Amino acid sequence: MSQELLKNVLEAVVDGDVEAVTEFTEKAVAAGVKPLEILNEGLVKGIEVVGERFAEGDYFLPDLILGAKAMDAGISVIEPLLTSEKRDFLGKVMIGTVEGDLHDIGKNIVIMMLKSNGFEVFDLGVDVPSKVFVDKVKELKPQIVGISALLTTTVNKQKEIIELLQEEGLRDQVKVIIGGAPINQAWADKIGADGYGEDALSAVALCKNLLGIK
Ligand code: B12
Repeated sequence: MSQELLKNVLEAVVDGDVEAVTEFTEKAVAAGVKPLEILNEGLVKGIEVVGERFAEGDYFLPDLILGAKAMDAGISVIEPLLTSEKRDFLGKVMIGTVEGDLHDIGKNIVIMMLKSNGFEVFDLGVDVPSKVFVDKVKELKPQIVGISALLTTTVNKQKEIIELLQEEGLRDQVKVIIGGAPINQAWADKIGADGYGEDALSAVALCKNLLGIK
């Protein structure tokens, strides 16, 4: 039953069908499927298929947009369930998507998971100029800054932000973590980031680790 519902959620994202995603996500919740399982096994797998089809030339930009909308609809159903529990305050994180990049589904999932684990999170949004990252570090004084980039053409902005933080003498005051589909540990090492998170759960583990929280 739950496998069938997860498959329905996945297929509804692939079809870009907002109503069906909402309906099947709600049904899965009602059937007792864990929100995280709905997220990872239904919604995220669905948007991955959309990405594959786009890369293969079977889907076009409007299909990507519909897939993203469908994904958002499913996330709105499970978000209250993930973030409602009150937790101890663990730390302050600021996160944004680099300039030239409009992808925010993954960033938003990271934010949702960080919040649900007790982090206070400031969301800078998408298409954020490198200088704004730096200015906001000065203003908000987060312990950790997260930088998301989804395009091979925008990942260099992560490097630029780290360099700017260095130039402004702020690099020692904040931990920098990076993520996004094209990112890996080798890139994090190369640009001098403090860590790389493959997904939202590893982002939470990474933040805890960097702040010395067990
Ligand atoms: C949905 C989507 C869109 C939507 C985005 C909507 C939105 N609000 O985000 C729209 C339609 C706007 C879009 C536009 C474009 N897209 Co697009 N898109 C995608 C798609 C299908 C899914 C991305 C996604 O949401 N994945 C699901 C989430 C959960 O995964 P994620 O983002 O990787 O995030 C996870 C981890 O990476 C990590 N993470 C993410 N950020 C961070 C940050 C930190 C700090 C940490 C620790 C971890 C972390 O945790 C997240 C949760 O698990 C991908 C395909 C793919 N496989 O990535 C293409 C993809 C990224 N897009 C692509 C392209 C080419 C484009 C366009 C250029 C298309 C065009 N011709 O216009 C434009 C660019 C617009 C722009 N300037 O940004 C290419 C990029 C290719 C490349 N080599 O760079 C991809 C890979 C598709 C493909 N296979 O060709 N896209």
